[in-house]
Amino acid sequence: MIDHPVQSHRRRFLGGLSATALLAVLPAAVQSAGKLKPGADAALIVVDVQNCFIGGGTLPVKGGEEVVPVINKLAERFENIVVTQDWHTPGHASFASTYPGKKPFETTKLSYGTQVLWPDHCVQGTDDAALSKDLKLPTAQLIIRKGFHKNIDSYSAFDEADHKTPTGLAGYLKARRIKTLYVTGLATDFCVAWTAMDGRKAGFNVYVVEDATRAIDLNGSLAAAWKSMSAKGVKRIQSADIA
Ligand code: VGL
Ligand code: ZN
Repeated sequence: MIDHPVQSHRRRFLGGLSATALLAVLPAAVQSAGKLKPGADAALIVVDVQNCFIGGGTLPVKGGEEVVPVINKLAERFENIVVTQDWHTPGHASFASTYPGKKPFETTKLSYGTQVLWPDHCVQGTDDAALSKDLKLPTAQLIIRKGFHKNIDSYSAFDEADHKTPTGLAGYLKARRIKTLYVTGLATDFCVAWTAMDGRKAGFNVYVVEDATRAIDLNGSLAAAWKSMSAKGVKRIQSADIA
């Protein structure tokens, strides 16, 4: 069959363009086809993007600051944004310094199970516990603090580490008719993973936006976290998957 002259001309024209140039000439509707479009029932959850977890902080996550521009850009696409803050008392049960002879990154047994012991970090009211000044989320609606009970840690923004003390976040989201969560922030293998998995347990659809997270990766904890998240139905996506 002989191509219509106009069609064949167009085919050659598009075929000669790089992917980037092609994106520039295609209408927005075509570019966003097949992408996720967060609606009124979706929320961006920004976990612990605090000074403590970025360079110069007390528990820096490698590349932690790199999530900030990705999250700032994502935020433009969300009607609903919730921010979390790790917010510990001095002498907190998760601090190695609380136990004579214990060093950071060792573990201990607490009433609710094994606890990783961390350097003192994110102490309430300190500059270390403040949100990164580069985080620009003017439309965020809730900042939820966690880990403020001296004897209980809380990686998850939903339930504290005793698995029985709720933070109230599930009730808030449900009252606001939110159904889908896009989880970002620090650290992938601790607070992001626990928040995502508890989000599933509470009945939400949950995506983790991988390039909007960075990990601590302690003894293989990152691979283990992705495996556990996947088993619980958490979906792993990239920020480019969101329209
Ligand atoms: C976190 C370790 C201790 C986190 C918080 O935000 O992932 N990790 N506290
Ligand atoms: Zn903590």
